[in-house]
Parts: sequence; structure tokens; C-alpha cells
Amino acid sequence: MLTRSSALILRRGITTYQSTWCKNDSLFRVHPSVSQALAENKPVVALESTIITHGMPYPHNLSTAKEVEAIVRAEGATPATVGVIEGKVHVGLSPEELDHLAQCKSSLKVSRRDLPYVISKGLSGGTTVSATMIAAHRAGIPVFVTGGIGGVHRDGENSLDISADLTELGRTPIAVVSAGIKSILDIGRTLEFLETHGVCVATYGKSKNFPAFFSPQSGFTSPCQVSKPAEAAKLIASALSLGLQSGVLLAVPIPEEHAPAGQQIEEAIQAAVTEASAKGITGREVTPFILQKVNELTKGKSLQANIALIHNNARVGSQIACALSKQMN
Ligand code: PSU
Ligand code: MN
Repeated sequence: MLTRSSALILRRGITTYQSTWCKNDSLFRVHPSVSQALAENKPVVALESTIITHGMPYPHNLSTAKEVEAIVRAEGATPATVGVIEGKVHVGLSPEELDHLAQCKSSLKVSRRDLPYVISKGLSGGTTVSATMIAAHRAGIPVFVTGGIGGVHRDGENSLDISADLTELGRTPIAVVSAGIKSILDIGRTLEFLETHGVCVATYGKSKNFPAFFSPQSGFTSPCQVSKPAEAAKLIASALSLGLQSGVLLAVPIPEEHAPAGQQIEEAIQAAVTEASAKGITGREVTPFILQKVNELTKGKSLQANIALIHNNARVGSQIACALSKQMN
């Protein structure tokens, strides 16, 4: 439990965001189910949408998005999927809006840097971890669940291809629950970069090993470890109460029963990375290309594992959001 005074500081902090930001305007809309839950201090879980627009093929993207929302609800929290629809940032989508994003072929991949452009042009898109963090924080939501985050790319020390997700974690006070970082990225340098930006990184579960998305272990050690929702919630509450203004990254290993496919997926990833570089694919196209190629090479096994780990993250993240809301009230 938090002490009464730190719970008050935390609640005041969150209320300040809400009164300052949680206003609907021409650029920003919080779905009524989300604003009601926030007003009643009930747990809310933010969800991203690049995974829907660029991370998975239709119709798996739509069914997974709906299943994830259902898991969040079953755990007692309100889901708030974030996306941009016709030039407006939405925090919480209706079933029709979710459908629209999942099927719309012209949806863009929207990270922090893309927000001004898509808004000014009235375009639609799926928000990456960085853009979702901005919107969720603005709405006053402290917990956000995704599959995996971006990182420092291999050879990133030369290309400077470092995901905006990492700098966002350094500047936006939100807890991101993910299955770690894919081995297509440079995991060691990603952890170093997160340290430089003051991001608190913890593995969730029995081991301190930082997970590598399809595999429960990357071989790198997390600076921290938490094993229960209440413990994770206390870590998040402490970060918020301190007013650090930086995020927390909670890395949840893929469930053991889905880990055996990891080796085969790993080999496919190597092949996909080689093909991407031979084809000269760069920038924001890299991750979607690799995800699609790996799915093809593993005959759908990587997609299955991807869906399983997202379900698991949604469960764990919702339990953490519920524990945090209990500690704050
Ligand atoms: N990793 C996945 N699936 C995804 C992404 C990452 O397994 O869909 C998406 C997330 O939205 C993440 C973004 O924020 O890719 C990172 O893209 P980039 O590496 O271009 O920063
Ligand atoms: Mn990049």
C-alpha cells in the first residue's frame, strides 16, 4: 500500500493532467467510456494501434484488437485503444472505429514526429508506442499495454535508427507493459539507451532476464524485477509520485508454452533482416516488412505467438492497472 500522503500526491498529479488535458477539442477526443472510468478513478488500460494497422494482417489484426479489449474488460479495467481518425486523436475507439482502422489500407504509421502532419491533413493512422504514450498521458491514463516496443536497430550506432519509443519513454510518465524487444534489434544497446534516458526497466515474473519478444530470455539482465501486480503497481506509483516525468518499462516474458516456436522464428527473423537490407528497406518500413516476412516464413507460427503474448500482456497489464488504481484510491 502507498502511504496516504503519497497516494494523495499521485492522485493530485493525475487530476492535474486530467483537468489540464482531458478535454475534448477539435484535435483530441476521449471516448465517453474512458472519460467516465477516469472520472470515477477506475482502472483504464491504454492500447496502441500500429499493431492493428501495420503489425498484423487483416482479419487477425481486428480479432486480436477485440480480444485484447475483452481481456482488459474481463480483468476489471476499461480499454482505451488509441488511434488517429480523420485528423483527430482518439483515446478509446468504438467498434466501428476499430473496424475502420483495421481495414483502411491507407492508414499511416503514426509516431510522435508524424502527429502534426496526419492531424493537419485530416488523415487516419495507427499510433506507435510513442504517439500512444503521448495521447494516453494527456488523457490521464498511467498504464499502457502493447506487444513489443521499438529499440536501437542493429548497426544503429552508424545508421542512428533508434525508435522514438525509447526517447518517449524518457520524457513521458507512463508505464508500458510489453514482451520486451525483438532480437532483430540490438537489445544491449537498447537497454543502455533506456538507462541514459532515465527509464526504469523491470522484468515481470520469476527471472531477471530481459525478454526478447518471441523468446522469454534475451541473455541480458533487467536492472529490476517485480513478480506481482501489486509490486509492479507500487513501482509505477513511486515513479509517478516522484514526478520524474520519465516512463517505466515492464517486460513480461512470453508464456512458456509458446516459447518453443521461438527458435524457428529466430531463424526466420535472421532471413527477413537479410532480405530487408538486400531490398534497401529502411526507416519506418523496416518493422512491418520484417513482421510480415517472418509470418510468411514460419507459416503463421510467429503470428500465433505474437497474438498469445499480446493476450498475456493484456492480462498482466490490466491486473497491474487494477492494483495501481486500488493503491491510489
Ligand atoms: N513491434 C512489434 N509489433 C509492432 C511494433 C513493434 O512486434 O507493431 C510497432 C509498435 O507500434 C512500435 C513501432 O511502437 O512498431 C516501432 O516502430 P519503429 O521501430 O519504426 O520505431
Ligand atoms: Mn526507426
